[in-house]
Amino acid sequence: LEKAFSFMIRVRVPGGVATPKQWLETDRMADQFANGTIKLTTRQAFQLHGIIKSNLKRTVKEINDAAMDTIAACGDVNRNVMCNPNPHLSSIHEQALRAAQEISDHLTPQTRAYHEIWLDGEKLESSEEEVEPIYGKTYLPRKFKITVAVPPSNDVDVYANDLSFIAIVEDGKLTGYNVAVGGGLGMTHGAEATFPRIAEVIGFCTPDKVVDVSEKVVLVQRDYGDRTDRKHARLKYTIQDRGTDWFLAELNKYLGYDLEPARDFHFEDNGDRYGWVEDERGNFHYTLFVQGGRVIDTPGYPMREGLREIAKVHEGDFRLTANQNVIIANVAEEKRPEIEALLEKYGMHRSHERSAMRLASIACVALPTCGLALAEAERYLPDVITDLEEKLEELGLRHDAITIRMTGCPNGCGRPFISEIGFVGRGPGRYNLYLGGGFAGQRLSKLYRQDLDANQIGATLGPILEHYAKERSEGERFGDFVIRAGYVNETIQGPDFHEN
Ligand code: SRM
Ligand code: SF4
Repeated sequence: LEKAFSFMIRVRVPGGVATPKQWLETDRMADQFANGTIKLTTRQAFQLHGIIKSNLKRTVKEINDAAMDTIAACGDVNRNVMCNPNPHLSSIHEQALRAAQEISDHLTPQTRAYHEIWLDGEKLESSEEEVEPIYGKTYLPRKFKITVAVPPSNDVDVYANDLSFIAIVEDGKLTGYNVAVGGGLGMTHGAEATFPRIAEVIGFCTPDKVVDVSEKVVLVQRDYGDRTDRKHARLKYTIQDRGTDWFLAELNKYLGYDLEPARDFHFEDNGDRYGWVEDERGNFHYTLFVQGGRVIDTPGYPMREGLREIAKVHEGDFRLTANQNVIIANVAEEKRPEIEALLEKYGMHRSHERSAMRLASIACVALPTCGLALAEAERYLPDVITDLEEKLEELGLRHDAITIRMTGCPNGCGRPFISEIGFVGRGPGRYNLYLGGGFAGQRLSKLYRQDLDANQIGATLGPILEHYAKERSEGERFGDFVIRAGYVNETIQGPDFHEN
């Protein structure tokens, strides 16, 4: 008998946009091949867990038949290009999404090598001979991540990515994009040479240059990234070691022209806007909170069934957000009552009537499926928040968004190092607590307490929340307050992340 190993499949939907048909197909495959749940990831993709080996090839084939793919969802190439699903700014968003798709198309590997490597765990003979036009024979030193964002929403967390384009809107028109490089979050406990790093804005380009700039940034990293040490191979280390000025000069050389000086922009937050919004064309969009991104039916809350029923009648699309939520998007006015009735039937119309902290939470997959997890995250963060909610209620903070994220290890898949409160697994039931990240994801946090267990979490955070409720100044964010009040020092950039 073959051993029943189970696998995870990541399904790529560029820009996080899926048709109702693709939703229904994913939902069907979740039952037929996986564990009956769909995971919405922090990079706007679907994951199916618990696929047994004998079903793997068939699942990948059916994903391809549904016009979605698994290529470049893993491997040392460009990953899913994220784009903010900001529907109420639709004409600008549309252009940004198009840019994301063009970048994605341009940087998607031509060979099926990664697809096959991932499938069978070994490289296909043919891939050795095929030379990728951009990646060459050797691909990139490490994975590469790109986003396109439309301020004031930083919901795709541009600062955590290798490369980002930040839309600049002047007089109501998209004039171009600021270019930010060198972000990334993964690190290793106890290894100070590894650190999370915030992307830096290095210039501006017009919309017609976006694909060229992304290609050349990738090429600089292909040629200069460290291929000797995988823990030092991301673009963030290339830039940290050689300097931002060096990188910009090199990029300009590759481009054959200079990036223009960066323009002004402002991010307000990195969260999602829940409930209904109307866009400038009169279409409606409903953002549904999905705890930990897990679309699952539970006894009191059959959310997966509800979304399936919506997908059967929905004529717009589904947009996965980088905060692991889903937007039922592009609902025409006459269709809205039907969707609303289904949301109500399945209890989803109240999904956002939760504490602002819960709505601003992210948890990575972690146990039981992630082989790198040291502790729980998705299955545990909801309980941590439930415990804190009592305190938040008592302090009058229930409606104050405080970003809180948990990961089962320091790879940072739930982007915990740029949230105001971050828990990072150290071992079974034990977490490092990081504080002081920026509310818009613009600043790294700092280690506050090490190895907290379940009983210590509330006891540690409770008094700080109380202090915040009493002494915050007007509009002051929790992440800013903990720095001003001296709980942690501000982290300016990656290398001082480990300094206390
Ligand atoms: Fe991740 C590896 C899950 C977003 C940094 N990540 C993994 C693996 C594949 C574990 C593995 O290598 O065996 C996890 C699969 C767990 C499972 O059972 O499903 C995993 N990562 C995830 C997801 C599903 C978390 C989630 O709950 O949503 C996210 C899928 C994104 C997607 O759709 O493509 C996910 N991973 C991220 C992010 C956040 C982001 O990209 O915005 C990061 C931090 C940003 C960054 O890359 O710096 C991230 N994942 C990592 C790393 C550390 C990379 C590094 O440079 O150090 C690893 C480990 C590795 O690559 O060696 C990793
Ligand atoms: Fe797994 Fe660690 Fe990523 Fe969580 S952060 S999904 S535990 S690799």
